[in-house]
Amino acid sequence: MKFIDEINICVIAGKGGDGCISFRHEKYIPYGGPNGGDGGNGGDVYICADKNLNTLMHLNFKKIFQAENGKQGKSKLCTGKKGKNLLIYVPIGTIIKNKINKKIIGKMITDKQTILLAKGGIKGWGNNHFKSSTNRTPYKKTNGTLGEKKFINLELLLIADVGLIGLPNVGKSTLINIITSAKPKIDIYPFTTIIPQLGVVYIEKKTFIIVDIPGITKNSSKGHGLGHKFLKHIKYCKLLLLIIDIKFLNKLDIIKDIKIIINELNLYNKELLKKSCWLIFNKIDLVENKKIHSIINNIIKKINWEDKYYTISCLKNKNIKFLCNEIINFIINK
Ligand SMILES: Nc1nc2c(ncn2[C@@H]2O[C@H](COP(=O)(O)OP(=O)(O)OP(=O)(O)O)[C@@H](O)[C@H]2O)c(=O)[nH]1
Ligand SMILES: [Mg+2]
Repeated sequence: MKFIDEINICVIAGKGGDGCISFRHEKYIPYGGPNGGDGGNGGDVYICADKNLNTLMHLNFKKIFQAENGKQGKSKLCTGKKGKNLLIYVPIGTIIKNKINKKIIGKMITDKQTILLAKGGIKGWGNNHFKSSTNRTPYKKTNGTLGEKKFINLELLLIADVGLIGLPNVGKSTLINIITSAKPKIDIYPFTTIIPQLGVVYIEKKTFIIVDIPGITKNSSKGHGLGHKFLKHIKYCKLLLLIIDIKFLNKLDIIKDIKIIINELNLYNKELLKKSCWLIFNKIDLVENKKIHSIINNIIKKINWEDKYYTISCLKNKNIKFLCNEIINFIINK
């Protein structure tokens, strides 16, 4: 599936319907007064948040979104029908900007939140409006005005409580697979995951949302691998889990990997590491080593790690429940 998280569209509200020029023609009243009705207002364009969406892909095939025009007024004082409003649905987390002046129009925070993007044109008046004591046969009406037209930039930032970050192949997708119903592909080759994956963890009526970010590598900032582009999706996360492969407990290799991740996060945005950030050492099933905890402790001291850290095995489901409970407690108290 293609993951579209930024898109430009043009929205055009409906034109107001024109007023009508008409006169009453009734039996015995050959020259009746004016009875031209007003037009209908043009339809508005709104944008609306839908919790069931998590990409902007459905908007990618169409560039112009146009609401219906108001109908023209008719004789016998019939008002034209109002143009139908158009609703554009986007995921929660979408930021809406005016493409021309770059100003933020709004942010989609809650389900069904609705924002007006373009106001429909105003209806024109029928000639009935223009009758007066001096002009009983007005041949005058007004036309409906054009609807607003705007160029809009939509950018999606996924909203998750927890972000999974790590080098390729460390087990990020395996973790999200076992704790949520999301089923991203898992494989032994790097960059198996190429788009962010959202999942929901349920534990005893408590929930949190977690996002699996495609692997980052040394020099992601320079465009290596999949680059940095998906890191924007951890902007709203309350907690980052840095997943580390324990690499058969090779201390130097582990420290090198941790430094790569931290460096890449810093190069992307220094603010990210001000968030709570836990080190998660995965694949402990691969080592039969009683010294595992002392070695990890040693690493933690060496790199001056101040936040929490855990050891897990996604494959053998070891310490996973404990980790999820820790996350839930953290999120609830945040
Ligand atoms: N032995 C062992 N293997 C694991 C563990 N967790 C994951 N793996 C294996 O590691 C490989 C990579 O797992 P993924 O979950 O695809 O890794 P990823 O971090 O999502 O990788 P990318 O999507 O490429 O960034 C797979 O072969 C998994 O079966 C673990 O706890 N122990
Ligand atoms: Mg993956």
